[in-house]
Amino acid sequence: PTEATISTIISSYYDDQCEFSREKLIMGHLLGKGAFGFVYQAIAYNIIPGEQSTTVAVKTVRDDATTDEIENLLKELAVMKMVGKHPNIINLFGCCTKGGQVMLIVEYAKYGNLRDYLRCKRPSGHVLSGSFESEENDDYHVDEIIDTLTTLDLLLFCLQVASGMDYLHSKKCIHRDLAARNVLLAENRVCKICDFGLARDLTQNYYYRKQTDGRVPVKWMSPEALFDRKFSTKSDIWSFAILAWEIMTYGGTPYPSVPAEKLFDYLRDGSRMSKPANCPNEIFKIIENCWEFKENLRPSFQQVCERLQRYLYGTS
Ligand code: ACK
Repeated sequence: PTEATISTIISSYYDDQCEFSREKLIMGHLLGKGAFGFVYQAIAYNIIPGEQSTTVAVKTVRDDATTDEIENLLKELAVMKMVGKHPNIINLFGCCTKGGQVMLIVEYAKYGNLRDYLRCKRPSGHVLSGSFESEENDDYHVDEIIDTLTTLDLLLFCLQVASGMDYLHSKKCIHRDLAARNVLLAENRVCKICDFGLARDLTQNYYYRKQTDGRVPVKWMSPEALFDRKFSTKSDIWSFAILAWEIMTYGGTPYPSVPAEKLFDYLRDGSRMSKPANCPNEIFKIIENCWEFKENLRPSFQQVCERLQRYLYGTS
């Protein structure tokens, strides 16, 4: 892309309110590679009133990024601004669009993604439900397990994710890729949904592509998303059912014995994953309700929050 094209695109997204001075940002190490770019840890000076320095995460594109990739990052920025703030989503602090690479400055989640966290906090000897491949546990050694999580902790994770999703839906934002890998854990074990502003590659390729750990995103997709590419609040609720199942199994892999191409028939025939050993019956009923084949039978996130709160606190 020419400099001129890029600067035209950037200026169409420019917003002085949100711009942060590059000199007040000290870049740190690479946290990871996302689907479209890089995420770095950084220190930002005076980004929050009353706090001199703040650890942040910075999202940016590759040096040789295409115009589309730059525009996608700017669209993500626009969605994050539109959505606003909530404790259970990754919040935007600011951005750098002028005088260099486009950068999004967001909250830093010190414990990384929820799936990996759950796996290393899994109690030793935890009995996993039928659909879990045993060799997966090999990466974690007993001495790495410092403190384990209780069922109550797991239920609080489910409630926090449902609250964040209820908020996103109230702002007309559909996630399309809700999974434990897309929930980050910040200080005090606060769950924060990430990548909700990401422009999705809705071609079959992305969803059928195996990830490095062998997972295929189709396993989080509702039948209508899988078959008709129909994404809605109801397909997000379906993904939440799979995510809640991941949480209750301390990061288990959904349907390990079902090949991606067989999944639609498997679900249409009414087959679903079994109840995780430690999952209370009332909670599994909520999960089952969220993976109803018919979209209109699935609850809203508001209803899921109420049901979880009623179970946890006896009130909603
Ligand atoms: O799964 P991870 O350890 O957590 O690897 C990915 C990677 O960057 C690419 O997305 C990590 N990451 C993304 N956003 C943040 C953030 N706000 N705070 C901490 N880590 C992040 C993510």
